[in-house]
Amino acid sequence: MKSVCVLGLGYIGLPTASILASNGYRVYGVDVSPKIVEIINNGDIHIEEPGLKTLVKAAINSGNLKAYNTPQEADVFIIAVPTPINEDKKADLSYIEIAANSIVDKLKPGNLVILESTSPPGTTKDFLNPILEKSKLKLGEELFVAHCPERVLPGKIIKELIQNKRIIGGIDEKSAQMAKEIYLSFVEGDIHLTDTTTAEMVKIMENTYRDVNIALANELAKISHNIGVNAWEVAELANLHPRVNIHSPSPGVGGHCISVDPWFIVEKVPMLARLINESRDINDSMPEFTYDLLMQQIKDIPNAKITMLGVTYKADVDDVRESPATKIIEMINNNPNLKLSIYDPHVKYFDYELSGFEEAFKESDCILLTVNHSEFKYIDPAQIAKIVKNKLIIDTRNSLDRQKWEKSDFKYILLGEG
Ligand code: SAJ
Repeated sequence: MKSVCVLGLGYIGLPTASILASNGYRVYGVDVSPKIVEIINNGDIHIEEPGLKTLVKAAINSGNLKAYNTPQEADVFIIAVPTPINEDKKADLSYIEIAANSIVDKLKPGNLVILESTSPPGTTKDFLNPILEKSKLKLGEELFVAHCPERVLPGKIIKELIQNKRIIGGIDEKSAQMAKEIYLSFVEGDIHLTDTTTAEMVKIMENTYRDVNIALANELAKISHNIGVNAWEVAELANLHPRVNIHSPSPGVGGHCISVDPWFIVEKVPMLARLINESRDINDSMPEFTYDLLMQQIKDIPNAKITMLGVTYKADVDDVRESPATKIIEMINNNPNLKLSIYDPHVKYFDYELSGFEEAFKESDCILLTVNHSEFKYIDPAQIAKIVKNKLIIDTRNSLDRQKWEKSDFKYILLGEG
């Protein structure tokens, strides 16, 4: 297998296409956006990810990677398109459907199709395979299919693409072995083989495990407000136990993974996935819990101006998908007695107006930190104290130096501290 067609040049598809090209494969990157195709063919990138630009540039300059708007014939097809959820929390498999249909007439005997997109259990077997069978090729004899989910951490994608262990689910042993050959070209971590549905469940359970644990931390935060303790201190001391790992409370769970994948299980078995469903609801209640905490703090300030620090779904990324901050912004904007300025050094394009640094703090009545971007640790409270109207800051990530802010006469409020 010498050539690979990667469908979807986003957070996963683009690094994967580039690494495969750097390892000698002829790689045809495919994306539906002409703009993205143009950016990549110019050796540039459309997403913020450390080291990715260098990797893409090298891959393009090597001549092994070229981006297209339509699929190209190849030995291997990797589908790495989004699998979001709809408003009703049901899986949206339309991107997989479009990508799979777009390669049906390109498939030849001996080809391998790998679905990397995180998918509800049974997607490869019951949704993808029927589409691929329209090629008239016999699955398992002429056409081979595998599911190989990724588990990279945005912000560390390239390192984790290479070092993380990989799970490969094949429709049969040959499909799994063929997929393993592809990943062995760049994966240093162990590669474990299984069937497609198990591989789908493995990926979803990794993120569901995290979401349930974050929900436990957020429930602890709510309880701590009620009984008058500091949830962060409780977690820190409890985590001294060798087998306890209480996660961090937050203003909500964002991103296109942790806040999405558990819903795939709830959709499949709603009567059984009760803890999973409840955990999602607890995490999705945190933006409102944070808004209520804010309103409590400014209840005596008419027409308060709020300064929001950070709108991305987590620290040091530019991704605002499913960000809890967006939900808090909507609540603030729906309150006619509030004004809002937003500052996030990582975000260039956003649905709401972004302010400059000084402008964001000027005349502020309350600073609400919703994302623990590294830069925010270096904000000088003494300088800020001169331009705000009211010295009040709410830290939802336990990320600021409380003493430093209190020394400049700020009232410091911590999400999770009663
Ligand atoms: N969060 C908390 N408390 C915590 C940890 C995270 O509230 O203790 C929040 C974050 O603020 C963020 C959300 O959860 O809003 C998700 O953050 P994350 O640190 O889980 O990062 P992701 O979503 O970028 O990456 C996760 C990772 N999954 C696991 O750690 C099990 C990554 O390995 C996956 O590859 C990725 O999802 C994915 O693409 O599926």
